[in-house]
Amino acid sequence: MEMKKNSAEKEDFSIPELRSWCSMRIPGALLSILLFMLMSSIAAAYDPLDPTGNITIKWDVMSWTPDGYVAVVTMNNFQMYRQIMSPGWTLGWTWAKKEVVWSMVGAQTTEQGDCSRFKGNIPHCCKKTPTVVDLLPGVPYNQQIANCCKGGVVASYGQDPAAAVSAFQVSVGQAGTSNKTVKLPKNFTLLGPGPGYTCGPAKVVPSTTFLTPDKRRKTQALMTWNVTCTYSQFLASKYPSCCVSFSSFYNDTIIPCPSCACGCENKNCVKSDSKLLSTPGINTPRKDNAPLLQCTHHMCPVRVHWHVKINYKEYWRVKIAVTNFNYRMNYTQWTLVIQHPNLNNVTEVFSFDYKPLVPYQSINDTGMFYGMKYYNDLLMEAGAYGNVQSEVLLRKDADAFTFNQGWAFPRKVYFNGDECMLPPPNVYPFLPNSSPVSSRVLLCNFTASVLALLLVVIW
Ligand SMILES: *[C@@H]1O[C@H](CO)[C@@H](O)[C@H](O)[C@H]1NC(C)=O
Ligand SMILES: *[C@@H]1O[C@H](CO)[C@@H](O)[C@H](O)[C@H]1NC(C)=O
Ligand SMILES: *[C@@H]1O[C@H](CO)[C@@H](O)[C@H](O)[C@H]1NC(C)=O
Ligand SMILES: *[C@@H]1O[C@H](CO)[C@@H](O)[C@H](O)[C@H]1NC(C)=O
Ligand SMILES: *[C@@H]1O[C@H](CO)[C@@H](O)[C@H](O)[C@H]1NC(C)=O
Ligand SMILES: *[C@@H]1O[C@H](CO)[C@@H](O)[C@H](O)[C@H]1NC(C)=O
Ligand SMILES: *[C@@H]1O[C@H](CO)[C@@H](O)[C@H](O)[C@H]1NC(C)=O
Ligand SMILES: *[C@@H]1O[C@H](CO)[C@@H](O)[C@H](O)[C@H]1NC(C)=O
Ligand SMILES: CC(=O)N[C@H]1CO[C@H](CO)[C@@H](O)[C@@H]1O
Repeated sequence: MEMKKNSAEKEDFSIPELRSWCSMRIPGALLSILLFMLMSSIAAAYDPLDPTGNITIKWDVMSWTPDGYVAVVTMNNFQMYRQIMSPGWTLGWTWAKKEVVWSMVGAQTTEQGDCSRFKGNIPHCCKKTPTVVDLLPGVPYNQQIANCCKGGVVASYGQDPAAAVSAFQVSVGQAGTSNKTVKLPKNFTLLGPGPGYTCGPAKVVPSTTFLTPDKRRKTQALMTWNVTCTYSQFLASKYPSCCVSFSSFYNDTIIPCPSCACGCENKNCVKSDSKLLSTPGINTPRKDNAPLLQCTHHMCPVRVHWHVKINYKEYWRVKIAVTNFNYRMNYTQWTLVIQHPNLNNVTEVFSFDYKPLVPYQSINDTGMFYGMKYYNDLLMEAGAYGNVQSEVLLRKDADAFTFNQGWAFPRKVYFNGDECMLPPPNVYPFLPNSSPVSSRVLLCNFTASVLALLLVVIW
């Protein structure tokens, strides 16, 4: 193995021929229809790299009480690469009738509301639309339930399925007391922590079954309902929250992030040498999560840099660096998703963890990078330590590999589940004496042609 790699890593400076591997064209009108369809699918929160990604909120009624029920509410993050970051989730809903929350374990409502009609026992919350947040870690053991009390932070499913869950228990009063009379809560809202999620209606589903701790007996919830929430980046923000820059060993030009990639209007920033930065407490995160950006021409909180570093005979090597420009954010459990045709032959990833994402069985061109636990899973606030980096060794795909036409640069990049802005398709470091035709444009045309064919088939 070691031997083989050494010989394979022998540098090879011969550069593959220009290949025109896509020459299909489609009429402009069809293109606009396709673009429109693409936009509508984006508006409907469809993420082609994680087509079934969602957060499911499940209510399991564990017991009926004299005036209502006790339920365990479990939030499962089934999104492959979008986690819920600090300061965590906020869950809201509207009661169908006059329900109240008698008590909660492992979470709390942010407001009690008007409970003046109660004498003696006062409910935890009387609001028609309660707003619930997770408790912080470190609450006494008798006030916890399994998977609670993580400050609302939930990992992505792809990174850590065991940590991609959050739960609390709620005791509901003035509610139905049987599966015939109980009314499901309505109008669920989920902030995670910013906007972006849309939740569907609650639906009664087959009751969850539980295995007793000795695994010898099954019990089941008295009733179960599910709510599914999906994310749309366009609902979350008008602008991207990250951008991508390129460089290569074969051309000195560095292609920077597009200017104002993350929007320049109404944005303040501080210079990296500003005296303001030595003010105590300047880094403290704000409740509304407002960033304190370092001044850059792109004004993004995060930049991903892709450097084509070395050409070997059978392999090539890329360096990836992620830089944080937000003085008020430590990104914990960050994720980076990259689409590039040669990710089907990743040979070795240094200092990041890597997992291929295979949303469609046949296409294997997307992968997820994330930090190694306790080593670089924390992307520190802007400044000297605000970056993480890795190198990736790829085995050349014999049929497609080329340094020409920007083929060696990624097609799509997501940081923490949000798509980053790439340089325009025809902007990349050119091979000396090559023609400026972008393979990313070609790829676009190819994808469009396939879509067009599909469309024709459907019609
Ligand atoms: C939610 O995600 C799970 C896991 O990927 C999937 O099985 C389920 O079909 C999804 N639900 C919806 C409504 O998309
Ligand atoms: C309800 O949600 C749970 C996860 O919380 C999931 O395992 C189950 O498949 C969902 N049921 C339906 C019918 O969607
Ligand atoms: C309600 O409970 C009865 C038994 O108590 C059961 O037969 C019925 O299927 C349940 N209905 C629902 C919607 O869970
Ligand atoms: C649903 O909740 C949102 C936010 O809490 C609120 O603005 C909206 O009016 C609610 N809709 C209904 C039908 O209750
Ligand atoms: C980020 O983490 C470091 C080390 O744990 C801490 O000193 C710093 O205050 C944190 N910054 C923010 C913005 O939370
Ligand atoms: C996808 O590529 C990775 C290497 O990047 C490989 O480990 C994995 O087996 C491939 N999966 C499929 C379904 O081809
Ligand atoms: C490097 O690439 C740029 C475009 O990105 C191009 O203008 C320039 O001519 C290239 N340099 C060489 C030496 O080919
Ligand atoms: C890509 O498609 C556009 C629009 O249909 C067309 O103008 C352009 O020539 C195509 N480019 C290539 C390289 O095929
Ligand atoms: C050169 C090489 O190893 N190519 C492989 C890349 O991956 C695809 C599928 O994942 C294989 O079919 C190729 O043989």
